[in-house]
Amino acid sequence: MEIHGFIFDLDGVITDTAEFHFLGWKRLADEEGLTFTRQDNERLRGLSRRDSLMALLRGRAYPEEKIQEMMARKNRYYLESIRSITPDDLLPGVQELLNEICAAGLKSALGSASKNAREVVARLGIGRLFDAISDGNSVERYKPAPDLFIHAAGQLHLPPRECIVVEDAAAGIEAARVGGFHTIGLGPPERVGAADAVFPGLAGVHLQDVLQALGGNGLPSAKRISG
Ligand code: B16
Ligand code: MG
Repeated sequence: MEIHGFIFDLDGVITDTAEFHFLGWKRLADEEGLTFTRQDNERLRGLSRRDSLMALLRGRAYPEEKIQEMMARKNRYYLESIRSITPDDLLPGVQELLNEICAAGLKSALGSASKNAREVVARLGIGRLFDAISDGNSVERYKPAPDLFIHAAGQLHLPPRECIVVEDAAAGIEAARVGGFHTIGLGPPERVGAADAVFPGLAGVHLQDVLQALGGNGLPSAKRISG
């Protein structure tokens, strides 16, 4: 196994913006007289803004103009919430793992379906730790299509087989697998069990743990291939 890069999902991996997405969709649903629960929100994990709205509308037909207006309204609510994000909102273990990847001479990219990913990364103060950012503005087909991760790997100048994708959503794991990437799933096996290896989260997870979980030889090998 030759690994030269990592591609990280944002929401649910680097920080937990799922609650802000939930509050935005919930406010919109209430205004429109639609039912929307936290459980419904779980099913939107990793899906694009439009796919999320379509799930929330449950097959009801709306004119395109109204769809655009609802997406813009939800995004206004979301943008209001993410103003409160600070470096304290990094999920446990993220900073440490990114530092280890950097120190080992491996590359890192962000692969997020969110069109607001750059703003969130800037507020978290971790922009300098990524060699590339691919987000909801980078591709036309979203997860579970592999396009976003392929775009990120392209920016790193690496083939998918040399990259590990770290994801918290079933749609993201599927996208990475279809694209030919190694996959680390974060969360319950019912959700991310299709990944090559699963961790509850990144707290206490070191680069060596990730490489070993994927059947590699651990950190010394990573250093050798990267040098
Ligand atoms: P936006 P990820 C995804 O981020 C979220 O998980 C998903 O809930 C959201 O709908 C999607 O981004 C689009 O976000 O409305 O900001 O463009 O998990 O791919 O980092
Ligand atoms: Mg996610």
